[in-house]
Amino acid sequence: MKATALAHPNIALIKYWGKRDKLLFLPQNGSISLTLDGMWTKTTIEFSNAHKIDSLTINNEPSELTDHQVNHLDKIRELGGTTAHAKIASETNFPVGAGLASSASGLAALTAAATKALGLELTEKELSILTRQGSGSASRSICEGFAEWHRGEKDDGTDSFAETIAPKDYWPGMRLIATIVSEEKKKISSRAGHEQTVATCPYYGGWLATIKDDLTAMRTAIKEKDFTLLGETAEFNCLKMHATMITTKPSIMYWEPASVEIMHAIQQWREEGLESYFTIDAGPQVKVLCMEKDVEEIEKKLQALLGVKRTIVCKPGDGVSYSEEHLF
Ligand code: 2P0
Repeated sequence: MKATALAHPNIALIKYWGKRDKLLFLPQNGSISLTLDGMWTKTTIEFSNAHKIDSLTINNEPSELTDHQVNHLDKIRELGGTTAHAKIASETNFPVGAGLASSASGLAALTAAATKALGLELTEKELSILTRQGSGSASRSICEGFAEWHRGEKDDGTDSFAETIAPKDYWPGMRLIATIVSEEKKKISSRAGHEQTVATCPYYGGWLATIKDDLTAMRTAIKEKDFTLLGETAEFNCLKMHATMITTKPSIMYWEPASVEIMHAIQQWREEGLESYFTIDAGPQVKVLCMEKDVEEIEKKLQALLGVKRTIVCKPGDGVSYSEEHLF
């Protein structure tokens, strides 16, 4: 009853922001992402009647399981026909809770390991649907390369899942440089941010009205390997999402001064002919999209900026995978 799974974070090129059903984690809009190989979460889980409680360690430090995580485990236990408690150990090579999609790789690895430990044989679609109920963006980390999470129409969520639309080797020159400007946990969780935005942002309808065109443009950019279209569409979509976050009551501002410094720099470098684009999630870190040929120059320039603590270069990555090398 023990299994280990590995998953990577994903960066949304077209963002998921806002739920239409917060119990089933059904999104207001579809999204498209790139799974990243440079960062990972590895999780081992063991269900056993010998465990008196559910327990979790992250990077060897004891961590409280949230009520939501326990509910998610209960759902998986029910599917697997057990009531046994779980011992969970998780390792990650990047800051947790700082806007680097740690919940995506974390919940994807946890759901995959838990279902495997209980002998459940799920298709990728079924695993994505189950993972979605742990964390929305995690549904996309099941998939490799470029993934699309379909909004779906049904109230029961059976048509709201992510699937790979282009595998990781499809566009090998694509790179993402994650710049770390702060390792602190963010002040407002994405979960609270989703809810506050839908409830109070006067521009939220405008966000939703432009999603269909953004999804179409992004699918075209990927199909035609058109980096300029991909970058322009991703950067504008990110700015639209942050515009809705900033204009909630109270305002949610995930950017730090260093985030803004990097955004300005990237737009300036672009004017000078060095092509890259930024995208930012629910946190201060800026993710820079560029092509392999420009990585060295852009990384050097980023590292020279005062607010950049460190950079992580990522390629398109694998979907969820399993390992026999358990953490305990
Ligand atoms: C995304 N983000 O598409 C967007 C962009 C952050 C900004 O999905 O409540 O951690 O677990 O579904 O998935 C972050 O929200 O929220 C997120 P839940 P999640 O990646």
